Amino acid sequence: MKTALITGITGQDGAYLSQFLLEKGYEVFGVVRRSSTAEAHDARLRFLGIAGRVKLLDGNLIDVSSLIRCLREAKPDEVYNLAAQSFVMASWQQPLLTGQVTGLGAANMLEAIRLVAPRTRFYQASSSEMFGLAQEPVQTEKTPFHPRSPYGVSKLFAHWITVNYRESFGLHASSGILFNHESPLRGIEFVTRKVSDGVARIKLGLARELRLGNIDAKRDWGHARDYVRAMWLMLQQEEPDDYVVATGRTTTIRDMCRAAFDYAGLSMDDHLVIDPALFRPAEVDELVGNAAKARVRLGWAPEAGLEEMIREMVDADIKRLSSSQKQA
Ligand code: NDP
Ligand code: GDR
Repeated sequence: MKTALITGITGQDGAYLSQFLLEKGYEVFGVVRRSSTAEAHDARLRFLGIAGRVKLLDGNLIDVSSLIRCLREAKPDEVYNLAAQSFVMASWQQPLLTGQVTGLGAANMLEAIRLVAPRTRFYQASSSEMFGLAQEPVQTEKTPFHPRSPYGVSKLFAHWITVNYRESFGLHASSGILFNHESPLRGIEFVTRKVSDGVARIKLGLARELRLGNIDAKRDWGHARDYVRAMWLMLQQEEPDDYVVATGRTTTIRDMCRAAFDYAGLSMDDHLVIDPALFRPAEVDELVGNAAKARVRLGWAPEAGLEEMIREMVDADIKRLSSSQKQA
């Protein structure tokens, strides 16, 4: 039986990855940072029905000694570094924290692995936000980076330190350059989930409007369940490497939002309000990835389409809000 250690296990990807690895027979450990509201911590793991099957260890990505302790306790074959301050908009309000967690945090984990468990395989959660002001119309592993936010800049550091530890110390360290991926477990501040939650509230008569910022931006959206499979596949390869993971299709926020309203039988134009306060200091206008390398080398391809995923998210939010209404 293999053992995995996941940082960010309480987040969207951490939950789906845990489920995927448990199904493969792994023993799964997760690093969890202390919080005064610990009871809310495993909500996503509970949603997937796996909360009792993962072992949670106290730790924090900015405390390297805690990472060393977690590595010694779990003795993992594979480490998935998913922890981050992952909300792009918040990275302008907390740029230094974002740098410490999202950027230096990866270096902390790599250094911990180098010191105590150098044979452990390592996955870094890199991001299409590193392309930012995209230098090519379709982005691949070879496209130059131009990040547009403190988040993107921090992810770029984490990406290059992963490459550097691979080249310097021979670590089995791989980096997945993942484009946006969503699900009913997506954080409520991200635009797809904000839309599915907003549409569900309007449908149930709990709200009248949905406020968004720049709806002309375009994203390449996939489903988190498909994307965690790519993470695992990267660590099963003999040689570590970097891979773009994307669907190859890009859609405006406007069209994604309209699909959600249409599905709920509502008119977007009656409810959508554009709020200038939600525009970003620097925008990533358009992203679309080419995942040919992942397809050829990993045998990976996405299964879920955008419309199907949006429907799943709207349904889940209607169900969640209806049952909390009944309880109230
Ligand atoms: P989430 O925001 O849902 O999860 C982030 C996780 O990081 C949470 O478990 C959070 O814990 C944890 N975390 C934050 N700070 C610390 C810290 N100091 N120490 C330990 N843990 C911490 O992100 P996603 O699941 O969506 O994404 C996973 C990773 O992939 C992130 O690194 C993200 O930047 C990256 N990524 C995501 C993409 C996407 O579209 N989802 C695309 C490309 C990259 P807590 O519950 O305590 O807040
Ligand atoms: P992103 O995701 O920044 O791409 O980062 P997000 O869903 O936050 O924004 C996508 C686009 O939607 C526009 N937008 C809004 N966004 C939010 N959150 N709220 C709004 O009200 C709103 N209105 C318009 C944004 O301007 C943007 O253009 C996500 C995160 O998961 C990162 O961690 C990850 O690395 C990247 O995806 C790939």
